[in-house]
Amino acid sequence: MSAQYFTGDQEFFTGIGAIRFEGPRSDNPLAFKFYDPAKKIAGKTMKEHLRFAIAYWHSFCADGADPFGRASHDFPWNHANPMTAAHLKAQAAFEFFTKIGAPYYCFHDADVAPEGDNVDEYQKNYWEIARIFRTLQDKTGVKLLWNTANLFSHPRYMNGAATNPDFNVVARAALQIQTCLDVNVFLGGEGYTFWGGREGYMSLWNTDMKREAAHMGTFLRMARDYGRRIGFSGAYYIEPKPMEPSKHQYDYDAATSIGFIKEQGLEKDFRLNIENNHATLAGHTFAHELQVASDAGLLGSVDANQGDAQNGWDTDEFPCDVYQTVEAMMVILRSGGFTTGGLNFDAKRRRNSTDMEDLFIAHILGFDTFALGLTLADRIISDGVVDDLLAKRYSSFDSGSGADFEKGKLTLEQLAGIGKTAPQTKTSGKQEYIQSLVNQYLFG
Ligand code: XLS
Ligand code: NI
Ligand code: NI
Repeated sequence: MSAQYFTGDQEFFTGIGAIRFEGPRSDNPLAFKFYDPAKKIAGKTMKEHLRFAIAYWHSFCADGADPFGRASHDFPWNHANPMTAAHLKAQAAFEFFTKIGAPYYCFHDADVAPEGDNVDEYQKNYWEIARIFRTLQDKTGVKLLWNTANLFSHPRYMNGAATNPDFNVVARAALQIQTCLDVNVFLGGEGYTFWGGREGYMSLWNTDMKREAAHMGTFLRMARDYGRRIGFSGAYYIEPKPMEPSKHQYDYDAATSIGFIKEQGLEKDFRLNIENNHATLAGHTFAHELQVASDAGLLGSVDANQGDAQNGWDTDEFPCDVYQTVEAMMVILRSGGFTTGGLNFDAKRRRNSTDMEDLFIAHILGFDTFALGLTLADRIISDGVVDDLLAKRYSSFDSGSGADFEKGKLTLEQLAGIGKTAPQTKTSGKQEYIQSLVNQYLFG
């Protein structure tokens, strides 16, 4: 740790201690109402199930600025010297992780250190902070859920990174990925994320889509192989998103990304990181995207946030909609829970949530909303009523000709023969009945 920047153990969130569980009747805004980390549900603690991670970029970099106004959040770690600011920010971040009780964090290279004027400075600055992270991880027990390369902010990536039509830019992106994987292994990361950034296009008039997609596949295979060579044993994630910043993002949604993963031979190493707000941008629900990933055996991790039903962009709000988290946790629990992944709060407090404590309150809201989702989803699953209804709905495939059909044992002529005399009864889907049952679980 380079002492010249380090100012010692300064406290940044003064007046706020470790956040504790106080229960649903608590009137303390700085306490968990539903997230009780030690509480056991289906054999694991809430903390072990939910594996919360804090997103460095939103919590310690996003300063409230938007296209219409400058920063509104004051960060006590700001400093005229950008490396000093980066050191102070790292300390502040770990103070926050430990006070909120998050077992994990996630970051982009660009979030943690200034990129400098050249490659050497980029690597030097990044490694300096990575070493601080290592020390702080060891001191606190907080772990790295995943890191990633920011391949979208710098103007050199305006035409994409791996899919850039200029080979030199593709090569520069590789340098960043290589460095990020090196840092990942150094920090013992459990995953590594590829969000598409500007991998997409604005106009087909100037885009060879087939060639760009092939470049992306080649690039990801190279990154995968490099990571494995240096000892990265975790999961690689693709994070689907349909648009923004590009008009057409190549990793549009879970189904598109799964097709790409399989086409490119990446399915042994890659899984999906599903973000709620990206699901809604794609015209899907959060649960739909999770289910598509789960059905393919590729559900890896989650970017836990929430969009705005009326807005067509990635507003990255903290989750407050319990109905959505119940649906999400149903899929996650049914697919066996997280292994390398977790719930990363890719969410930012609003521009006008300017008190320092609002960062805590926002995360408390998110933790509690998912704790409720977990608790209620577990209740619905263990009662078995909904699962029984689902099983009954498909029971005509459990035996006889239905089972033969599922096993691929029938020809079309045989199936048509059965169809000739099979009684065509109407069977209710019982949707409203199930929805009313869910309300009973939520509020009964
Ligand atoms: C942007 C993405 C991004 C990724 C990490 O919309 O959600 O924040 O999660 O690069
Ligand atoms: Ni995300
Ligand atoms: Ni996003």
